[in-house]
Amino acid sequence: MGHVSWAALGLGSVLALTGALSPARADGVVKVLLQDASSGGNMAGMKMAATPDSVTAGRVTIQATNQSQGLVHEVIVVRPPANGAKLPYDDKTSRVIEKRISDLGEVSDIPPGKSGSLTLTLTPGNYLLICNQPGHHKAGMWTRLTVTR
Ligand SMILES: [Cu+2]
Repeated sequence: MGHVSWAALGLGSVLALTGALSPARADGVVKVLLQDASSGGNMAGMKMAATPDSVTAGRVTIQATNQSQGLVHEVIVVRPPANGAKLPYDDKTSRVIEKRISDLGEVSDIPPGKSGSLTLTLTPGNYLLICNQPGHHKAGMWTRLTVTR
């Protein structure tokens, strides 16, 4: 048993040292608020706000909070189409066509008053955060996220 304890201790020291020597870059955290008219204040439509709206490349955690009192919202991380094109949209369902977009991950279907999170590894570039509940994207429930080097 004594040998096992020493072995465990030695391994722990090696791991601690490795951690100290690896490049120290903190994970980015982006807080996303999802709001609509039921959220209070003078909100008229629907809104998504990301703070900060720019993070360094690497691991990025999206912490989404649905501040609505009655509606389900969500956050989908999307690469914008090339050449400034609009996201493909289906007028019948009032939704962005998810199978035709570059969907990198999502915190889907967040109930009113609840939160959810997602961690992604993002490369430098421009991203969109959208809510794709029916009608929400068109109502303005999206925002931009910039990832820098
Ligand atoms: Cu929404």
